[in-house]
Amino acid sequence: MNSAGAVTPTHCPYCALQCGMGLTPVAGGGVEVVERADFPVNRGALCGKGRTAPAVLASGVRLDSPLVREGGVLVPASWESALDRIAGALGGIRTARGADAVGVFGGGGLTNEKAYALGKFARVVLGTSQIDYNGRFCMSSAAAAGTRAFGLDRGLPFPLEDVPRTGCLILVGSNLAETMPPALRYLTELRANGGTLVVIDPRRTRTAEQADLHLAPRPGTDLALALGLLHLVVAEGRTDEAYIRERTVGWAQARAAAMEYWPEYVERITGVPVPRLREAARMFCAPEAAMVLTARGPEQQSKGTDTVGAWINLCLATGRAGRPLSGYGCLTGQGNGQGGREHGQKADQLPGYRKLDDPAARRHVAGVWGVDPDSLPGPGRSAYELLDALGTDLRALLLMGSNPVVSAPRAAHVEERIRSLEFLAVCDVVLSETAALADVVLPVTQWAEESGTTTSLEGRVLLRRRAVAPPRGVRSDLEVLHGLAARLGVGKGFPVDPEEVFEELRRASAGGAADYSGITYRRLAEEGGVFWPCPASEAGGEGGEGGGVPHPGTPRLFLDRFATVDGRARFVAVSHRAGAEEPDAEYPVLLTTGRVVAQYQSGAQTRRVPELNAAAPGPFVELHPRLAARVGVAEGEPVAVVSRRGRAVAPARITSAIRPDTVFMPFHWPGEGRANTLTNPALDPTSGMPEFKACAVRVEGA
Ligand SMILES: Nc1nc2c(c(=O)[nH]1)N[C@H]1C(S)=C(S)[C@@H](COP(=O)(O)OP(=O)(O)OC[C@H]3O[C@@H](n4cnc5c(=O)[nH]c(N)nc54)[C@H](O)[C@@H]3O)O[C@H]1N2
Ligand SMILES: Nc1nc2c(c(=O)[nH]1)N[C@H]1C(S)=C(S)[C@@H](COP(=O)(O)OP(=O)(O)OC[C@H]3O[C@@H](n4cnc5c(=O)[nH]c(N)nc54)[C@H](O)[C@@H]3O)O[C@H]1N2
Ligand code: SF4
Ligand SMILES: [Mo]
Repeated sequence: MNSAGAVTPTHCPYCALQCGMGLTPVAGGGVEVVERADFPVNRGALCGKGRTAPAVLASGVRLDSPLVREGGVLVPASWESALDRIAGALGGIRTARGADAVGVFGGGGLTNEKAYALGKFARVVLGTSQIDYNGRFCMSSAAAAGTRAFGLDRGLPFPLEDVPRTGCLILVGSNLAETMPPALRYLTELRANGGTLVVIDPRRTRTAEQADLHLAPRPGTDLALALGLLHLVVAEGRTDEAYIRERTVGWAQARAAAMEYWPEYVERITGVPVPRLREAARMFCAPEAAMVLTARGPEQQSKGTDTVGAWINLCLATGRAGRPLSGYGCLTGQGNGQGGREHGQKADQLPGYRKLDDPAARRHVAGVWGVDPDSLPGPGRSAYELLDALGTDLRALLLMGSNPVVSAPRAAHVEERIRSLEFLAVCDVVLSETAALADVVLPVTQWAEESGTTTSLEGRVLLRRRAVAPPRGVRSDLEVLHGLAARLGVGKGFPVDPEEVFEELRRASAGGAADYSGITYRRLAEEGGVFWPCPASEAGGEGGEGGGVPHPGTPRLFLDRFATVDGRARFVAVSHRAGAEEPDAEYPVLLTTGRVVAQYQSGAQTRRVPELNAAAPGPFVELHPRLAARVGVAEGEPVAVVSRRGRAVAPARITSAIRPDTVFMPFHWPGEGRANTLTNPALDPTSGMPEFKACAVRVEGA
């Protein structure tokens, strides 16, 4: 910790850009955010959320005592009694109904140490297979497609600093200008350097306004769009045959599948005019190097994995992957969205991005944990399936780092499932809508009050440092797991010091795809960040003290070979399919959902910050003037959006920046304007991703 006036260098608590920031103590307690120009990704720039993050540290806003439900209401309790109650309930239900009656739900905002400890807690202490996390709702489709094609999923296989130096960037369903504002500079610099920007979004967003070319497809049709571009690339002879021969397999089948997507056919599916398709294909092929980056637009679909696969096919066919300044990448979303998917809180996974059903992986990790490999449970359910099972065979849930009452698809149903649980325990920093339903709520420390590592969307492992002491009455998530493990009979293996957990994570990840074994807190502090994979030197240790030369980390992947057995990337033959719910006479409009700049996710944190609420006070329904006229609604008037799952009401925001056949709602608010009351939990068969980005609705006056 710092003496008064000193600046603690750290990173933002919110999104995956993990902007560098400094924290200084202020008189009377607390901290304030100062710019920190030395971190290259944001060079001091922060969005409003990052700047105001200390507001959530204030007492009155955050929780400062455990709460337990007595006679139907949550009342303050001691830590000992709260932990006893959780351990008693989880242990009791496990004894009565078996380990799989107890579930665990984590979050991509948790540090690597927390995500690791939570996964270990589920498998070793509870012995349950029933663990998953909110990252399933985030980048799971891109992760599945990346693994399928490249043998490895790291969101960006290159640093963001490469973006301005490529020749053309196709940005698919990312509203970077609102979701990662400091990264907008990479797009401005790209264009200043003579590169071109194509943005694909059903809305003309602030990001799309930066583009040389904006394509506005119907929501849920990106797969056809990508196939159409691949068709044009083939038809115009722009494929890279030598690259295809040397670095890929499966082209013949993928090519044959794409050849069915004639431009006119693609126009009919997507609504994007043929000349615009041609322009996009030419822009992409003209320069030496080009990139495709996707975000939640094309990914949060019941065909998200195949959709991303189709964009990867386009990159492979043109020789734009695993080459300098070229490639496919996914813009991961949450603060630790990348690390959170690597260290074992996912249903099918062990630390180091290992597979839970791989015998060698089980042996290695069980060895580090000091348990019998056969004692580790198998893979469990994906996030929505897990939430949907609450109150049936799953009787109790421990939740850390998510607010599904607001953020899960078909949220009214999920809320009802949560209410039907025998027992719910929630660890949070605030009384979120989900925490308010719990039997026990534990108040935990926040980013400025604890140390830990995150892995940014670039795959850069970063150290967040403690800058201020937490209030009395608050404990860290690691202390919670330590206390529960001890009460459930596991007295060792759950240290409360984050660095100690990281040391174990290093060993558990060694030899895995996401190998952190060469990374230490000391290196992170000195170097400001290290890209994985970063194996330990042969002498062991990070290198330095073990004798060998430390591994420098891996900013750029795949330049020599892909991470597949034979080193070649895999084309996957994919075809377009309709959304799980297409518009019909009763529900003639498509609803898509997403974000606004001033609120974060379920809003649990940012809705408690006055400055952010002033900028984005509540939900709205964005619709085209033609649709507004048909419905008979004027700007600012309440409008009802009705789907097969329910009805939501919010003020109309009328703009010609959206397609007339589509309405948009941000999902940051609970209550009558909750967008997720409407959304469809149709899941991608490979990734388990729900269809947040397209469902059929009816729009009417409220
Ligand atoms: N302000 C703010 N920033 C955030 C977050 C936040 O909640 N608030 N969350 C963080 C997290 S976890 C994430 S995952 C990222 C998400 O970052 P983004 O992916 O940029 O965010 P979204 O707004 O969900 O979706 C992006 C765009 O997809 C478009 N879209 C909708 N349907 C379709 C479609 O069918 N096809 C295409 N091509 N586009 C479509 C929407 O119109 C929207 O403009 O943001 C991170 N940053
Ligand atoms: N309709 C629609 N729904 C969506 C999306 C969409 O685009 N459209 N996007 C989806 C996406 S991409 C995502 S990532 C999810 C996110 O949605 P959620 O999973 O609900 O994410 P958050 O709102 O960030 O919730 C995090 C919770 O954990 C708490 N918290 C923060 N840090 C910590 C910590 O260190 N420890 C503990 N114990 N708690 C902490 C916060 O206060 C908050 O209550 O929403 C998904 N839902
Ligand atoms: S862009 Fe993301 S990481 Fe940067 S300040 Fe804003 S929320 Fe924080
Ligand atoms: Mo996300």
